[in-house]
Amino acid sequence: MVTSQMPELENLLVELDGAVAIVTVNRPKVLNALNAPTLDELRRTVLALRRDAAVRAVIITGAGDKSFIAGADINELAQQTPVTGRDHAMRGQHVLDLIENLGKPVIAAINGYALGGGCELAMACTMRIAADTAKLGQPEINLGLIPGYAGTQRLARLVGRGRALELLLTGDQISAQEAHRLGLVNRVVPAADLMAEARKVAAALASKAPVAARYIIDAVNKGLEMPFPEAQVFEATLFGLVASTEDMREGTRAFLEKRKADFKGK
Ligand code: CO8
Repeated sequence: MVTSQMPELENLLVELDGAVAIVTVNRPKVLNALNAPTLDELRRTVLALRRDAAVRAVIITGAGDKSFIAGADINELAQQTPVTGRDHAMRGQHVLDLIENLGKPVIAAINGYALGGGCELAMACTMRIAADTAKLGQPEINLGLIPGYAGTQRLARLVGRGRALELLLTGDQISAQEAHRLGLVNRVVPAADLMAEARKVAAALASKAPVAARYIIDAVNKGLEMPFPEAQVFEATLFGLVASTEDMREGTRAFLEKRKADFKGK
């Protein structure tokens, strides 16, 4: 049960809806900006969700109807030194890596501003669903900064070098519709329908074979960083491994018996 494994949390809410865990960043007074304690709570929560086999998909969203996450907490950034700034960036990168490689689908339900570190966090998720009222961007340049949670890397990989450079160098906020056109978000829905849509997508993903889902995420994330021939060998190896699972036998048998498969994650 997820709640019994959860760390003590001050800035996050965690709710379980069937096999879907919903994590809400809960600092609405500062538009859910990520300070160091919140980032650490996210790290511990993500690790707990990774361990919990009952959780098969995760939604990350922000409290209130105005903001997903308005970035790293600028109060902390204003105080940083070269040493603390580097440490902070590396801690953030580590937490986003954990999200990206959780081994289960993670959906960013973008309910408002996803700026700076908030946009970077959304990009580390497996899928992004945005409210039609959401605004996305990397405004760090307006603060004399650059992204530090790997936004320069993930944005270029998601939308291409030219579009990424434009967004990073202008610091402009873009609409959800524009983000969709660029491929930065997977879909846009009316704000009132956002959580219902995110739950629906998450529940559908949670019903799929968990080991196959984990290997797909691994094959795409790790494979994209490898030379193509090596990535193919990696994929073939995971394909071979998944053939050893009970879920592979159940999935193929269910197809032949013309019934819905019941995947156990084994
Ligand atoms: N950090 C701290 N406080 C914030 C942040 C933030 N990122 N964003 C908003 N707030 C606070 C505001 O200061 C304000 O507080 P108060 O009520 O005490 O004045 C409250 O939230 C409400 O915000 P606004 O009054 O500004 O609300 P508006 O509707 O007028 O504007 C905006 C909303 C446009 C989202 C505006 O708040 C804004 O521009 N926020 C900052 C967005 C931004 O620049 N984000 C990027 C931050 S840099 C970053 O994320 C780098 C990540 C990598 C770091 C690497 C480690 C070193």
